[in-house]
Amino acid sequence: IIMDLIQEPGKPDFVLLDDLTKDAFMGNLRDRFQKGRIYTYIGEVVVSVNPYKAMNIYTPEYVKDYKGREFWEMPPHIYALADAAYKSMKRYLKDTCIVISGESGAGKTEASKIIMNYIASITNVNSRAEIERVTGILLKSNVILESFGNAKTNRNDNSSRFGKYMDINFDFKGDPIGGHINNYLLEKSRVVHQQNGERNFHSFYQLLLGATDQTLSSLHLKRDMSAYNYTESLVQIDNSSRAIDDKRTFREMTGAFKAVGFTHDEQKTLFQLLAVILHLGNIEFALNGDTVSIKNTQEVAQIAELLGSSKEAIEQAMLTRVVAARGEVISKLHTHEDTGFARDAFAKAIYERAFSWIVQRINTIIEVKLDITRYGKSTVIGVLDIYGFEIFDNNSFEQFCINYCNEKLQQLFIELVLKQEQEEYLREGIDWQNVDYFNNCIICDLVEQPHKGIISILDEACLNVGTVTDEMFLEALDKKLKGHGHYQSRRLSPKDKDLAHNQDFRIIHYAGNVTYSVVGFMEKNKDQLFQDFKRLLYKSTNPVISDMWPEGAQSVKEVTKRPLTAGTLFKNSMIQLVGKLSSKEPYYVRCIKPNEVKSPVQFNEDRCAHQVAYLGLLENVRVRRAGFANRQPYSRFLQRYKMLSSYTWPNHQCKNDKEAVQALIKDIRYLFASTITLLARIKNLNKDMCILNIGTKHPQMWRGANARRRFKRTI
Ligand code: AOV
Ligand code: MG
Repeated sequence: IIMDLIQEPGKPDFVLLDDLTKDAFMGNLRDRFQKGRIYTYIGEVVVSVNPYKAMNIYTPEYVKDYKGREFWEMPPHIYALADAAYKSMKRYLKDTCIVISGESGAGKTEASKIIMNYIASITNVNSRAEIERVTGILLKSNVILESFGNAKTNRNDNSSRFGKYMDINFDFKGDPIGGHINNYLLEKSRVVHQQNGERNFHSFYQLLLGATDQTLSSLHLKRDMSAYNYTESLVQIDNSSRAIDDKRTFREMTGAFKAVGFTHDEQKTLFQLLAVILHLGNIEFALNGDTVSIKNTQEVAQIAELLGSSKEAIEQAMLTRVVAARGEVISKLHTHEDTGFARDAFAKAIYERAFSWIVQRINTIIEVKLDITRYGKSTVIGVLDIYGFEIFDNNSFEQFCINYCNEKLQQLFIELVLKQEQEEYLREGIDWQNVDYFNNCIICDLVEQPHKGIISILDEACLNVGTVTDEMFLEALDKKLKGHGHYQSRRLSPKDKDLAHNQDFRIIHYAGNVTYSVVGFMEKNKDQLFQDFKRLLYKSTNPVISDMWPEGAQSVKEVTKRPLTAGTLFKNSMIQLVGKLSSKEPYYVRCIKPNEVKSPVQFNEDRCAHQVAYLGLLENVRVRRAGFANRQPYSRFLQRYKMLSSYTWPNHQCKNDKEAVQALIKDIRYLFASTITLLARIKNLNKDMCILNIGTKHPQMWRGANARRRFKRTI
């Protein structure tokens, strides 16, 4: 191990750089990437560069090497971070979370899987049946969610089109006993439309390519993706992409369904719903005079069979809607335009609901049983893997939400790593040279502020869909956001060539400028599905489908309340997520995408420098370097070290924990290398709630193996 550490190329921790300049930072990152070292630390933050090739560093030997070790003992690895989160949870019974960020294709989902696998391996040492069951389900559920929630985009062949936050619960011994998954806004518009070069969700192709002939014929499907409007755009399938092997992943998906505990009927129903969606996509409407009819009646019959409904009921729901007007219930015919819209909304809703149902189903299987927690506190490690920041040629409501989500996570990082850290030094009266950074709080406000934020303005426009056009919505944005430094539109800056369209606005995001087209914003935000479809699905003879649509039980007259919009729901869920994360001890993985062409050798200097800049990594190093390496509250320090001194073991007689720590350290000062620094710190601290700082302020002392040794001795 020592040889490994000595032979590490470059600096394993950016804090150890001799001169902290942008060039030195980039040089170290490049050097290490080119020598196959994809992980580098900034203290306890792991910077990870996507290797775009299989790495032989996730073997059981590596797991063994990192298990129970401290960061500085081993060359940088994401296992060290997973282990630190686990140790902190186990030792101090603290809830921890691992926040993985980076742009689309930077390696977040892979990192989350590596972390989960590591936690599963280190906890399942004795192959105990219950632990094996829980970790097995946690790992396998990933496979199902990836099939249904990931898709090939122009940025990533296996791009997450939903956000995922998974809590793993542990008992007091540190064994996993269950978990819970929260899913965030699935990009459901993909079900009915994909940009050039992109695909629908993996699940459709996996079913069409992987299912047996018998299954396909029972679903009335052909093994031909170009036969279906919703999947045909893939025509030029990218054979070079190793990531997409639909046949193999179909087998994995069905295996996972079984392993997690889905019944045969449940799995069958999910495939039936996929088939329904594919058939729906092929439904066409004919206009004869004023009346609209469905052209392909055979498909309607097949949909009816698969949905456990009747042909007549399907036809009726697709062509009419029932409304309550002045106490009376009347049936209204759709216009030709409405029918296409209703069909697509139906397909999207079926998919989205099926996806959420899968998540709920997994949750009921892995939820912690009460009798397990009764004997002690259950602690949690949360792993967050969301969709990364993305810029496409055409950016719509989905990108707006995804990029807003990334702003929120960056804000969390800034708050906890850059802002609060610095404020704490100042609070404690420690000499501190302020480190400047860009605070993206202003962009979060631009999106989420009540009344003035984009989501509020959008909601207001949605109150009057039909009378408010896309252009009017944009006008409202311009009026309210004029002068905001992070908002631009053509009307406000007519000379800007990039804002060629009247329907575009631009947000200057922390990670780059994104031009959004307002077309479809209101419709997607309102997210309307005619009640008739909900009732239809609720009445299905298939109990699994009926179970997915409980609100279909409401009668026409009952349904009056205006539901919250998609934007507001997403905003609320993001605020809740950030709250949840900030209540835990956070660990960060910052992923970097080395190039745009998925090459394992190319290190695109400009792209990487851009990411390093917007992730605030240099500022992170500055704060880390000027600060103290390790801090613990007095109580925790005592809990861990009180047995070293007779003054504190088994109990101390001091006035408070702070004095007990002082007594303890005085007594065992021979154990500490930097006792003088340490005592000085304690003297400085006069408040009740103080933090004990161990370490040194001088960067010189941080250099090389010497620093590591010092630090180890200090601890
Ligand atoms: P993302 O999650 O950050 O993008 P992924 O984790 O899906 O990105 O990574 C994209 C691809 O990069 C993967 O499919 C792998 O081929 C490769 N890759 C990433 N990390 C590793 C690794 N550690 N070892 C080997 N290959 C890797 V997105 O979900 O689009 O925001 O929305
Ligand atoms: Mg992902």
